[in-house]
Amino acid sequence: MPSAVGRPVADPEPVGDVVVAPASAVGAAERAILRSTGPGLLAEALRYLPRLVLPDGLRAGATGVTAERRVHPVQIRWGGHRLPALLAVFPGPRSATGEDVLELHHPGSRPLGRDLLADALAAGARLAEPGEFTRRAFLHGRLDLLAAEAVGDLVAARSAAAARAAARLVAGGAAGALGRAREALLEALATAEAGLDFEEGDSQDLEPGELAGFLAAAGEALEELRRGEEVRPGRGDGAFRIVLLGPPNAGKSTLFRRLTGASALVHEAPGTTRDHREAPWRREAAPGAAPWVLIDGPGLGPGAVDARDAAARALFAEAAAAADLGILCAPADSPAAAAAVVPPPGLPWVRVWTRTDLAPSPAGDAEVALDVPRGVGLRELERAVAARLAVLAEDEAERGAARARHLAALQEAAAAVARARSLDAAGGPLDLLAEELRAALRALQELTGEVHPEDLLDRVFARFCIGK
Ligand SMILES: Nc1nc2c(ncn2[C@@H]2O[C@H](COP(=O)(O)OP(=O)(O)OP(=O)(O)O)[C@@H](O)[C@H]2O)c(=O)[nH]1
Ligand SMILES: [Mg+2]
Repeated sequence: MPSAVGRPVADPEPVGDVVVAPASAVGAAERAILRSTGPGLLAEALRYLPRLVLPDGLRAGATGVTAERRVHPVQIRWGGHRLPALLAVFPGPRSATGEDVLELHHPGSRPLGRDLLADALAAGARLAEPGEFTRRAFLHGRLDLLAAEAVGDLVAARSAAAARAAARLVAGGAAGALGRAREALLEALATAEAGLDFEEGDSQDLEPGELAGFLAAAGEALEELRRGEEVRPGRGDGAFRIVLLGPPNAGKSTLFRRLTGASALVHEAPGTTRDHREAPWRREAAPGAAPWVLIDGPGLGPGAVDARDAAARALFAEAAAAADLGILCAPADSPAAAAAVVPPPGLPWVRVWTRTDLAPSPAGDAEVALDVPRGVGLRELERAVAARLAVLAEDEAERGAARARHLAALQEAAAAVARARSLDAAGGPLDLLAEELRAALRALQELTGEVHPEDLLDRVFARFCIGK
């Protein structure tokens, strides 16, 4: 078999050291995760996690833990206390990264997380680069590049549909069709090369159409892969969807009316809005820019809506989760109500103070102070939203680039298969036919990252968050 279609030579990148990173999102949470990976990590576990108190039977040697794939209850010595935690042990090579992996699931406290991380760094671990865990998984053959990219998509996905599409690829959803395409091409190549080996005299010429079955199977599998790329959802109509979030009576509907010109009930009684409505945000024409759709809905937080409105609230939650950005409206005259509102997980948001004519906006991290009746702060709000959306659009462009890479490789493979089919049908020269088959196989290897231009991996993994 020519080397062009075999497994690639081992990647020259060094993947030797121990890296560590918080694997849970920044912010308040009940639990947080510190994740580390590296060859030989289990034998040195206590050097990197010196605060751990291990149960009987988990300790191995002076600094290590036993190499059994399990989750153990442990304790963390911190501030004169012993805190309960869980230590998940994944010995390499049967781990996510292909190396030893440890996950410490600890109480979600930022100071504690900082100290645990600082211990590991002081012991010589390195803070993981964005995507480094996934990159190691790829380099150790635990994931192909399609699946590795999809890990990034899955983490970034904010709509259920986008998450499902990414999850299919993470689970190796493209692997079936890829395997069939590759198998058919290798069979065809093997047959063609058997003919080539008999160069003199008794050359075994192929009959016209002898490879037709293999080539048709390869073509079908490639078509299936191409369709899979097409159904991965992007932002359907190109509009950005922006949802107003906040406690009842925060002035959301007042802001909605002002920004869209659409009608909405406004009343001093909390709980006025019960359904949700949307309308385009009327802003200064920005030529070529994607339209913005604003969504108003019921107030959130404790006691916001009674049980009758549960259905409306569920619908709104769905709309909010599918939005691109939230505007969290915090009434300056009752900041405690705003603090109780938690935006949907994963939704980026901008916080604004509303009703600032009634009370000065409390010092805090809100970007904009609004007094809607007097038109104060509306420009600033639009600017803040535009800035956040620009970052999102950049993100999306990168995902678009990944799709373009996949489609280009698939098209190259399909074109080579089409040329091979016409050569086969005409009983054309075997060496040319074999060359086309190799070209198709090479294109597939580019797709899965088995052969890759140097900078491709940097580009793919750079957009990950740290800890993935
Ligand atoms: N003084 C003042 N009152 C405001 C301002 N914004 C809204 N209000 C008033 O606050 C009350 C509630 O406003 P809405 O816009 O209905 O509030 P909402 O957030 O949509 O409330 P729900 O639909 O109940 O969740 C109304 O009486 C508004 O007139 C403001 O900037 N200043
Ligand atoms: Mg309202």
